[in-house]
Amino acid sequence: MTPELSKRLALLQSALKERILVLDGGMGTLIQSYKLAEADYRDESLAAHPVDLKGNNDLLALSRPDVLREIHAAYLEAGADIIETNTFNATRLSQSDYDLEDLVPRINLESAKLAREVADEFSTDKPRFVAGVLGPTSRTASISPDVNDPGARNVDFDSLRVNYIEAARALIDGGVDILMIETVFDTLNAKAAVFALKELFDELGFELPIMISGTITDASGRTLSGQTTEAFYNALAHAKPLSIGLNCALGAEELAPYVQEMSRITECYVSAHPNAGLPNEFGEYDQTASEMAAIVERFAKDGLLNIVGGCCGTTPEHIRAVAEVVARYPRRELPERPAACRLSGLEPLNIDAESLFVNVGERCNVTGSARFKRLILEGDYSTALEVALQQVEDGAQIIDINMDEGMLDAHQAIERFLRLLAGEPDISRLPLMIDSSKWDVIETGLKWVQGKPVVNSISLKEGEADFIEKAKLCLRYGAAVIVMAFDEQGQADTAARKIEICERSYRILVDTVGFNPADIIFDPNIFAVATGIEEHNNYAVDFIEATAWIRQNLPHAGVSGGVSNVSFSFRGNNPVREAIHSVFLYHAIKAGMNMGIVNAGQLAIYDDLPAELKNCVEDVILNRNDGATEALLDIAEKYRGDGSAQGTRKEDLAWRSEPVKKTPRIRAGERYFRSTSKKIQRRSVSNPHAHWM
Ligand code: THG
Repeated sequence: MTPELSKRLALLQSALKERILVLDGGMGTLIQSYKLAEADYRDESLAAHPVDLKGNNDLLALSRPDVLREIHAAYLEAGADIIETNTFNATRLSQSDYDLEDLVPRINLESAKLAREVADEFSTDKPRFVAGVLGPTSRTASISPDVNDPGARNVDFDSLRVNYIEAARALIDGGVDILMIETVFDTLNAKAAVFALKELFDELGFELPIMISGTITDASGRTLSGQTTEAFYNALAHAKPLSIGLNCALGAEELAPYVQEMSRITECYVSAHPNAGLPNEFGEYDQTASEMAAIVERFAKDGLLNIVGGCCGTTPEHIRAVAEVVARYPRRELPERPAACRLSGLEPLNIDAESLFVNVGERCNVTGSARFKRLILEGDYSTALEVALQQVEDGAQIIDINMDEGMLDAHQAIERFLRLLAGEPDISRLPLMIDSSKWDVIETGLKWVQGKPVVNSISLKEGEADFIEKAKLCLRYGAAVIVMAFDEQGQADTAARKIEICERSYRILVDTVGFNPADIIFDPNIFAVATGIEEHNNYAVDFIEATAWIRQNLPHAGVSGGVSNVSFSFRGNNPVREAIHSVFLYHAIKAGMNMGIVNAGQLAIYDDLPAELKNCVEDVILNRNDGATEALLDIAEKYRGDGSAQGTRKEDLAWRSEPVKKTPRIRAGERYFRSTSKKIQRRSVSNPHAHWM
């Protein structure tokens, strides 16, 4: 980084601490007023270009830099602190419409250079900054362009990433201070842009601040790709942006509730650059400068703003009026929010110290469900999606997806499934857990998730360097992680080993990688008990002990596990398995387990278990006596089957033949236990995670 740049960035930071900064206004509107002709879009090198270029505004940096200079100057004159480069479409994907892909670096470079020059000329009274614009491109990575095929896509994460690296590199070469990912209508595109920037910063050896601005397309208050404001924020917070906000599509009036929401939930600066109202029947914007300024004044008065400007239809007049009103109000103070694992699908899922136990649905797993495996192998993805939907209806709050199966191309399967799932809002409102023992399959999965998912899993199995590398990638993709208690020596079975590995993993993630501790979820290994092998008898106790230690000693980290593993020795006897799960969870949740991969439709309630069964299972789970396994085996047959003993459950697939949807046994967020819930609601006061239920 040059000394001038680092000085400007320091000025930017101090300006943001002092006041509301003003961004420029619409570029397109002003360009239109010049009534340019085809020839204006062609410099010498393009004189013979066979495609019409009129309207390819980004080209003006090469053919009519004088026009862009005038516009930048007009906005700076009006009081803008930050001007945006004219590079909204300066990516290969967008320029391919004109056969001008190869001009992308030049357009970005020239556009940045000229914005820099004009900004510097105006930096006499106050510092002026340049934001290099990275537009959304004309493609969407999480929306199908084909009404007949919801799994179709016309772009993928890696193409977007490569596009954005190329554009950003040239913008930085041209002297921008900030990179601005704007008018985001598909969060997956923006995640690719964030990934690209982090990769580029790594290569360059310095970082520039990132501004992110999403766009809400209609009165539903969602992005085009369906996310709420908070889901959008959760999915992009890993960028550690300088600011996040909203622009375009709506006028200030309509944008107000979402700016307010953004202001409430984000710990970084908040920006807004709305259109000049809603377009009239001719697609023109009528809102006057003073009308717009009056609405923006309310934002400022309410303390919602750190950066404000204009988008379509706004002119230097609008920006002047906006600058005048916001100068009278203090900037928004940055709120402090409690530590939480903030996930999202189309909607947010925040897991904090107050959260109830989080159910992760286990059934979309080719090794964990014979039915799901058959559906995927047969290519019946639409029925496979019903497996996901059923879990949502049964109360799952996250869906685990695993395609690890020898007869499958796991990459293809997870890609297809995730793309189709994205088109099912009843499912995709939930965050996803990408489950694979193969890292490259996890990576394939991460490239098709627009929300903030959980990676399942990483561990120290292959050593520290490998662990760090994968953790860094999780950060870059914006995922929380399940960390298995597994190291170079193997999988931890005793409490001491589980604790040792989890503590070591935590220190590396937090101290070396810079991971948010709330985004770490430990899995201290749930192994099968009652197997007949004596060494297995203490497995549940070891898990529970390690869980308690983790929650008390590794601040903000969560604990999860594959609950159905614990009852493997009773496969085929579902009522007994469910009783085992219920007792296991009762004790593990008390110790601080706050998430579990479970069969969401089959969670028995602890208090409803028949006393005899509960007692025997409790002996097994807590390893209370040497004959516990034998005793449970003796009574197990009695509880198998048709429901003669209470606590039995319908067969797994019974829902499919039921005419009316049954109310799921445990709903998302419902208390897991009845009578004892008060008693165990609070643990020691010193532990910030004491309220796990
Ligand atoms: N930790 C983490 N991830 C995990 C596990 C874990 N992912 C996979 C697994 N373990 C958790 N998921 C399941 C899913 C299903 C079953 C067990 C664990 C299961 N299935 C029935 C069986 O095998 O008997 C299948 C029944 C059927 O075919 O319908 O028990 O520990 N981080």
